[in-house]
Amino acid sequence: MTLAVSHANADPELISDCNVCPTLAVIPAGEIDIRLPPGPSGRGHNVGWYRRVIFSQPFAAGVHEVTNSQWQSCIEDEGCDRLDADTTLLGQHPVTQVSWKQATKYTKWLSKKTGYNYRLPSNTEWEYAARGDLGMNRYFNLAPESVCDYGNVYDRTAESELGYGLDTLPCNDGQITLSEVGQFAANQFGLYDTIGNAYEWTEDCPSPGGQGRGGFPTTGKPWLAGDCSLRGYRGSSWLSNEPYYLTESTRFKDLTSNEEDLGFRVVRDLL
Ligand SMILES: [Ca+2]
Repeated sequence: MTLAVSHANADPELISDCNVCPTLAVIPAGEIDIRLPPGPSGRGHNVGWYRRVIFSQPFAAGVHEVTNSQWQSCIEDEGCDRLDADTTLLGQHPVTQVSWKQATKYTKWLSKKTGYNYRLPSNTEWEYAARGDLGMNRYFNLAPESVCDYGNVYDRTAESELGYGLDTLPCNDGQITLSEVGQFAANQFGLYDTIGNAYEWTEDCPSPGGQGRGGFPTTGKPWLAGDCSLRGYRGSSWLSNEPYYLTESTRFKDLTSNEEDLGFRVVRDLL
């Protein structure tokens, strides 16, 4: 099944805790079905067991991925590391080349600054907030031709300019490489760029059992047992094309990785 572009929430409840803090949208309590993660040997992107996850409390999530400008504020306040990328440039681009360790330092800085509990989302929180009212499969069940309405992916624009010879999503998003945040349609909860532009770190460690054996709690909490030198990442990037197969390595990375198309979005508890 594919879905047409849905309408964004016209009036999300927004929160801003300081003038350099990321703007947050309130994600209401609710429940969704989420597929169990693939094991090391992988599986097709649209098959496999799934589980109902219940979010009994609302929480808040960044409307955008954290930007270079926001990261730079954290550096200047001595809360964050300088990165390999120069975050004084391209202020409205998502911060990338940032490791999981560095990203969690940013959330701790925000928590200290505001008095609220900022953190990375669990895998299930990420998927619930990012999916909105769309579907379970990769690119949230959107028809391949519609993915460019929601985000910056490896599209016809990128292939015509870069010529990497990758499979190309059959649409035009107008962006060749990483772009500024918020250039595409928001989802039901008012979040932007949950498809494309940069992947996003999450809190979870990989479940030792892999596919079919647990994988994540049904409460919205992160899975924090097993090899926690690996951490989750979700979403897609400006280099993403049509998926065929997901493996554990496409869902978890070493927590020191700092890749050019991997950033993050914060969440915070409301209570
Ligand atoms: Ca693109």
